[in-house]
Amino acid sequence: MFSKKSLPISIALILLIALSTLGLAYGFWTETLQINGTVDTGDLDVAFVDPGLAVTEYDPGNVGTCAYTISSDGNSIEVTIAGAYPWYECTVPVKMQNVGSVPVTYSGPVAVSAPAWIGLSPISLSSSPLPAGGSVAFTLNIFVDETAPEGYNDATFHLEFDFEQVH
Ligand SMILES: [Ca+2]
Repeated sequence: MFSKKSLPISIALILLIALSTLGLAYGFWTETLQINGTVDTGDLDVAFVDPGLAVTEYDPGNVGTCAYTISSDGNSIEVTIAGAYPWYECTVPVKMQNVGSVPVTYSGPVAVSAPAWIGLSPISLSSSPLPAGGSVAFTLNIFVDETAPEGYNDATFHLEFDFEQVH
């Protein structure tokens, strides 16, 4: 049975259980605080843009032609050289711009391929961060050396540059 000391507590407990079974309860006020958020992401987008400079040639025979076009998405440049011969040289102005919203670092050219008789130089790019809207310009020198074969069609060369977000 209940001891004398615990008797009032036991009665209170029994009353509480009885009240709650009758559907009565002690009410108390509550409030909840919330944090909500939205996140929009930017974009990493770099592109070749018009450098505002003309192609120059070393063309003593005055028979070579050199031109380039930038693709509509700005992701590639197509250089077309015709009528080249040993010592012919074309210099293409290049401008790469960060047209996205995320600062990038760049490196390159990371991949270069060309026949042995086509020289590509000089290209020196620093790897300092390129902020949104920032650009880097250089000239690509395409040189045809004395081992060039005669009557060759569609010799191709290729260069790649890598960009990655600042992190
Ligand atoms: Ca792009």
